[in-house]
Amino acid sequence: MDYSHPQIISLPKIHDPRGNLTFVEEGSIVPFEIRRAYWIYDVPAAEERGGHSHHEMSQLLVAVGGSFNVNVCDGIHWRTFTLNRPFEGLFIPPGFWRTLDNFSSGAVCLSLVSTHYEEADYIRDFEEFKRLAMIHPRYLDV
Ligand code: T46
Repeated sequence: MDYSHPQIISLPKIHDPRGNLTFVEEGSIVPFEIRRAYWIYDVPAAEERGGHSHHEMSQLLVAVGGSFNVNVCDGIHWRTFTLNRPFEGLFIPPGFWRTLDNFSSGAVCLSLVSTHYEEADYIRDFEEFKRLAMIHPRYLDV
C-alpha cells in the first residue's frame, strides 16, 4: 500500500444482531504506531476545527458518530472527504493541511495519532505551510 497520501482505510466490521463492532490494530490496519487518541464532539454546526498541518504526525480520523467533512490540501489542490461511517477511517500522513467542518448534530470525531501532543509539530500558518509544501512537495490523490 502507498501511504504517502491521504486516503480512506476500510476498517473491520463485525456484523452482529446485538449491534456491530469495529476495531483497529496497529501493524495490520493502522499504518503507524498509535501513541495518542483524542475525540472532538459537541461541535456547533457552523464551526470549523483544524486549520493546520503537521511536521511528523500521522493520523486516522473516524466518524464514530454522525458526519463531518475533512478538507485536505497539499499546498495546491484541495480534496474533501465526507466521513459518516464508523467502519471507515481517513488516514492523513504528515505534510497535509486539514480543516474539519459541516459537523452534524451528535457527530464524534475520533482521532488516533502517531505522536504525543507537541505544539512544535503544528504548522498553523497557511502561508508558511504553502512555503514548506513547495520545498517538500506531497501530493493529494485527486
Ligand atoms: C488535528 C485535528 C483534527 C491538547 O492539550 N492535547 C491534544 O492531544 C490535543 C489534540 C489538543 N490539545 C489542546 C491544544 C489546544 O489548546 O487542545 C486545544 C485545542 O486544540 P486544537 O486547536 O489543535 O484543536 P483542533 O480541533 O483544531 O485540532 C485537533 C488536533 O490538534 C489536530 O492535530 O488534526 O484536531
